[in-house]
Amino acid sequence: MKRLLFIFLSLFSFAVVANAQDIVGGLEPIGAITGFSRSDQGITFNCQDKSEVRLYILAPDLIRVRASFKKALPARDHSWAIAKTDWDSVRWNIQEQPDGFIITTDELEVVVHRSPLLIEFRDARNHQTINSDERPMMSDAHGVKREMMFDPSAGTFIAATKKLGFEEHFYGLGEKAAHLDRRRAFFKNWNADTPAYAEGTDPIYQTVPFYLGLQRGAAYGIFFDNSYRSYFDFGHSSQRYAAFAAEGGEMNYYFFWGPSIKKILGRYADLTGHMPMPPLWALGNQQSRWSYYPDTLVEEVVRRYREEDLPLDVIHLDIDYMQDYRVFTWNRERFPDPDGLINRLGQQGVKVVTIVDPGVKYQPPSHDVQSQSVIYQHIELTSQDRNYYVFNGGFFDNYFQKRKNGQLFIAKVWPGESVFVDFTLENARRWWGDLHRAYTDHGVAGIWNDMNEPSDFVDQTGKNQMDVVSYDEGENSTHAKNRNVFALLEARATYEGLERLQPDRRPYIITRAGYAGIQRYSTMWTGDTVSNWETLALSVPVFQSLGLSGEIFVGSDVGGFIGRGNGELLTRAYEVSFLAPFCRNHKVIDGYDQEPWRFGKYYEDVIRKYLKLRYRLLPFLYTTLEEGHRTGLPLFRPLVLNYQTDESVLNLDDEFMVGSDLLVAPVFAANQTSRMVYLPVGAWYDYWTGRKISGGTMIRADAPLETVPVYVRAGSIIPLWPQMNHVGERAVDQITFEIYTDDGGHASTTLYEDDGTSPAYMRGAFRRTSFDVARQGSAFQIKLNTPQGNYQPSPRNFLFRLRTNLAPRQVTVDGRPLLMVSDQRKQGWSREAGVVAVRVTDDGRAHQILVR
Ligand code: NBV
Repeated sequence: MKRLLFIFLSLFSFAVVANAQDIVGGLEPIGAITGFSRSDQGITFNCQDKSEVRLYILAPDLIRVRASFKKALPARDHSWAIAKTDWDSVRWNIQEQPDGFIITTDELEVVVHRSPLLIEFRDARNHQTINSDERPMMSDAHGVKREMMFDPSAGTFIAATKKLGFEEHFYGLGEKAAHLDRRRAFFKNWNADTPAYAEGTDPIYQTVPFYLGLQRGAAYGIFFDNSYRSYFDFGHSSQRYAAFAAEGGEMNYYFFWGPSIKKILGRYADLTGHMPMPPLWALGNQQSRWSYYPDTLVEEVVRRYREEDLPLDVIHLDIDYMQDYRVFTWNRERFPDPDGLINRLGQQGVKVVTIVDPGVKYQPPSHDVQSQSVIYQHIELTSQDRNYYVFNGGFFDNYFQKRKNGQLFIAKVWPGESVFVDFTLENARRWWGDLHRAYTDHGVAGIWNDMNEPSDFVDQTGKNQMDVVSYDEGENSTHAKNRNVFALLEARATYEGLERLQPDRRPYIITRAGYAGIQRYSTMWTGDTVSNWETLALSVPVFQSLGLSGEIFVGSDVGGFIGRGNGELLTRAYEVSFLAPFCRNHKVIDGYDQEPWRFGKYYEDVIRKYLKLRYRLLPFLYTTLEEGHRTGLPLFRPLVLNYQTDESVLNLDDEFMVGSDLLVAPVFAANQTSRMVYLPVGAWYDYWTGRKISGGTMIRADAPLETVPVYVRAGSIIPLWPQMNHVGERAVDQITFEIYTDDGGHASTTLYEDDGTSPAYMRGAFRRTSFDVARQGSAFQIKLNTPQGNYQPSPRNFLFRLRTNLAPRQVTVDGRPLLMVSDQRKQGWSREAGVVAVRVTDDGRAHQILVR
């Protein structure tokens, strides 16, 4: 009997869980179409039940679908995520047919069935279906979803379903503690402070409701731009559909047609914003700790870095640099002279980033304060015990969030009782941005935004914030709508503030939470990870998925944040992060020390090797990052991005690529000395041995602790800088080009350069030079093409290193013979062990080198 009861109870609890995730059950379909009208914006369909559906034709491959249920679409149309609304007009037409409509662009056919109202996207070239509704869009007319909603009074549950392809794979959706391929998975979006998350923890910090579907090599994208708590079901509840739903707001999604993922990511970047270039030093190595203080400890860490000959560009100050966690202040006992400290660190090539939490200490002014406007110079250095200028400023100007009843919303965060800014207010954003003077005045180079889900120690689900009202462009909406965009708007305030304070410098911001579009303002890190092998393995799909969701500058605490690591784990973590955009070692306050030297020389030597390699690769990484800025393609890629028709890579997430040319297969377990690696079709070079390998197969790779398997795509050229321990340590007097020709003897690359710090690149102050190598019989031609852009780098040489067994008789530059020299450091050419090296001065002009 007991057993039966147990089985019954288990079945019941399973049913409850399954039911909780059935996000479309019980919803009412939108009514059938009764009429339509056409305008410049697109087509509006009117429905039997007074619902309205509007299709906006934004580009031949980009359609926006907007629907309101049982009412007309409101005139108000606003999203914090969208960067571009002024799309060029597109050629399209609509044909009315008995059972529906066909809207055609150069690339898409959108078929809208009248009854039931179903939308189908087809490829205009072959009329094949790319994606179609499984049932009409739905809303919760009967309130069946009330129980599962955060705040039923804030909106009506809405949903859309798409037919699930038998071979369909799903990617993207931002930061999820999950594998790369989202097929069969279910997710919730609700920015959440989730320390020690593990695979399956959902949601975590960020919300990016954008995903890609890929089937038989063809990809489409869907961006469900709705900031309410949302749900995505990729065939978890049913094998018939993939669904997305939200607890309010509009059915509002953008449909992107590829078929290439790269094209979709480009469009997504156009729509939600391109990542601006961060300063070049942000690609340098970074070190953090909760918390380095006092100032002498900060200097000690940097001194040690230099003594150990380890590269370092940035050190972070966590919450203890402040006066009792009051943001925009300095603790003068721990940091008596911030300017002096930052100056001295600067002389060693190290920049300082300070953490800024959104919680402002709730500190009602003592009675002698008349007005907030007395902000005297360097107030941030004086004691705020009696009057806290930040609280006063925000309070008097009404910038802090309030509850519906008009009372200040008081959360509990690091400073104890704290208030949050209503970042939807433009003036509040401006004020917050300007407050960063408290850092930039002293030389702080970047800002780290933590706790911005926003985390509240009273309750992490947001319940305590439920009735908090934000201005929201006049909508005066509540937390249900604004939680997920809070961090986006904080980052925006910070970015715009830094731009105003230092117009000649690129802002550098790191955030924990975010919403779609966050890449316009901030880079990100993946929050409070655990120091273990599972989390290290998880970091690869997490970075890759962020990259497939518009977020390019990503990374996680190297070595893991929580728990006790060890030398092996730390070293393996560097073997992943040395090629991630954000490479920062960071540790929790009571954690075991884990700077690179903490586990002894053996591990430190290996870590040094990888950090040094990262610095040599900076021109390659920076060029790849700029490609990301321009095209939306991530630096840290899943193989499926580069090889989307290769079935072997559809769910491969224990390897990654950097741009198009490097493939890395890290190790995620203790005591491992080799691993299997999949190499896509084509030829590859083992980076360490130079051995050429044919791809399209699995190989067993040696992977002792000191060697992470790295492969170079045949056909590529990897640019390298001279070795340095921080950006700018020495002049770049030579750029080395390692040439890896393919079977046809070809290789090519592009090198992007600019001043690395200012926004001048946006006005053409960059140099983009492309290089092509081709075999011509037994000779090789190396072509330096005319550079684009007007940036003038300092004088340097180019050293081309061509892997060939050829023993050339002569090398000419534009027909003139070049001197043969005995070593590569001299102008001319030389030959050694399978490599012909040619060294020429870069004069910024096109040249042809012939090696024959
Ligand atoms: O500011 C302290 C920490 C910080 O070190 C960490 O990186 C953040 O993710 N912060 C979280 C707040 C405390 C978490 C327990």
